[in-house]
Amino acid sequence: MNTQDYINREDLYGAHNYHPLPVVLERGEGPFVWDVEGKRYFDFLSAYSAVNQGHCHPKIIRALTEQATRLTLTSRAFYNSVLGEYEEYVTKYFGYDKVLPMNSGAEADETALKLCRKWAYKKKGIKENKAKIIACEGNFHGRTITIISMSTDPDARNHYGPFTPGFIIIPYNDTKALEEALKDPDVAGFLVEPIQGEAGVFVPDEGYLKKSRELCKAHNVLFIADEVQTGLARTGKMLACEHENVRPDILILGKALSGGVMPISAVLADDDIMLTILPGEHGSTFGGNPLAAKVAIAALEVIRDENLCENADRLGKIFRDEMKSIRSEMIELVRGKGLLNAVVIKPRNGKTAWDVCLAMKEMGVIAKPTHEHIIRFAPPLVITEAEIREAIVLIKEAFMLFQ
Ligand code: IF1
Repeated sequence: MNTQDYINREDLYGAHNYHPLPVVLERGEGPFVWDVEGKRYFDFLSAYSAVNQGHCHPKIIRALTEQATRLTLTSRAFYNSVLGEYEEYVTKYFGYDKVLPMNSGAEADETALKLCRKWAYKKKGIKENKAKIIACEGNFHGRTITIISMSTDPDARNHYGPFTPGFIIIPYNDTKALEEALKDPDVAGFLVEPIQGEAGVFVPDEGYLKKSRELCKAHNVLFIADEVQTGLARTGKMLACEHENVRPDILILGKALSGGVMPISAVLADDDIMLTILPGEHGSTFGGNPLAAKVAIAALEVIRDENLCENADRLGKIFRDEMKSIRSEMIELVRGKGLLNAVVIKPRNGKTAWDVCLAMKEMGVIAKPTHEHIIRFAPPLVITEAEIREAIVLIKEAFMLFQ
């Protein structure tokens, strides 16, 4: 079977809810992936930042395979011997009293919303069914009905209504709008991405997170950070909120919490908030399974042991400087933090971000356009300086094809 055969088969039997780049991958190692024809690529998507630790990291795969031969799933109807070890590890790692383990990022976001509402009724004293949560225009928190109820993206919402009520949508990066919205006494929480990923790696003004956090505190409203994409060293700090010394009341993690091995997500909060949910009031069959527990510990250890924050910070600066130095009519703007970056493309002679991505693929670098005119560049954080410089040469060559 060649590349086209694989593509045709997916097309025939799989739902058409994605439009992938025409490359069929079969193997990965560190920052590299190989396609079914044997061609090697630099992976500049990292599965949307789930593979921060690099593909098939040996330490994570060892944790996975060792635990897989012992015990994989018990459900939470029984205790298992490693969940507690993980809960202690992850809460101490991030400095929270408690963790609630889930699987996908969307589930963790849903959990955070439920937790916020619970807190609103049991602690803040908002009248039953009146709690509101503020979210931002351009947000991306996942694909469930409640989460898309907060979305302002027509592709995410159209023909999926009716939607879940209880949300107030304000512009992102606008503390005045937040201050205004917070005047409503029924507001329980403010859910925000420290950098908006899906919106095209939109970095807010410096001070936005800090000011927002202070406003929430002043109004007894929970500051809820969705660090599913920005967390775990991606932006050059363990959490993107750390860039402004902000500690969220509720912290949402996913993606790289497993190093890309399986879906593992988590919600962290202190007792005052987390213990408002009682036994039987929330859960998941797979959440907190022993396999995930061992994998997540290994994934977090790798981030620390291999100094991925420092690497992302240092190589991110090099990457943005190099992108800005490209003299191409098609590059409108370069932005990002750490190794979460985007290049805004100005279409030229009918050529778009998609065409640039196809050209980069030919050169040996794979990345994906978002919103038609933006290319996200987010390699695994284990990439070395020599490797990223090699990739930059290939990216430049791709842009030169459009001169
Ligand atoms: C898809 C984007 C990235 C997320 C934040 C929660 C979730 C995500 C901040 C949900 C997921 C994804 C999912 C992926 C595309 C993708 C994405 F382009 F849409 F914005 F990463 F850049 N919070 N992000 O970014 O996590 O339930 O998927 O585990 O195809 O939907 P999930």
